[in-house]
Amino acid sequence: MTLSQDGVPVDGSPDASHNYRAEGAMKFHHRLAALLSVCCLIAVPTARGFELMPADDGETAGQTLTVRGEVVSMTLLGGVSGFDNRIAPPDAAPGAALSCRTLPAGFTALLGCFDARTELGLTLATPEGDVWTMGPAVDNGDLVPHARLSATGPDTVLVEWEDLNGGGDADYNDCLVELKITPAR
Ligand SMILES: [Ca+2]
Repeated sequence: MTLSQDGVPVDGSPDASHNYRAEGAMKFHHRLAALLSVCCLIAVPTARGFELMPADDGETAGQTLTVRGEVVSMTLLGGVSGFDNRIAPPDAAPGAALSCRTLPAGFTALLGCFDARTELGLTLATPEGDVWTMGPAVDNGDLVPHARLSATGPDTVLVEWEDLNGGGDADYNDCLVELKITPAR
């Protein structure tokens, strides 16, 4: 991928498409930043600490992540998919999701401040119209887990996505993001 001096990809899709995606990403970022600021003002101290629960079948994908009293941000790490997948929290506004392929690796967005215990349910939308949810297989229409989660540090969780219907090649490297989870203040 060729990047401009400010790190924006310049090959692939037309410039207009890039601008659209960049604007959508910034709107997404600003909306979540506003949410974060409001949320943290009313945060009530609670027992904290994210929980990463294994999948019911013990496989390496389909884990569940819950947070409580914590702030979560998401950093794109890239991926090798031929799809321009878009990743977002379930309640993100239409068109405000982040592109795994056209945004530069390292792009970070705030997902929010979660006071109450919350199961994080990121989604991955493919250009083919599939929308996969982080969590157990039963949450997806094809009954396949599409995200593999692993704690990579005391406050970081790596999320590796498989974008193909039915599990495809099961390489779980089509879109990679890192979640940073820190106590709300
Ligand atoms: Ca794949």
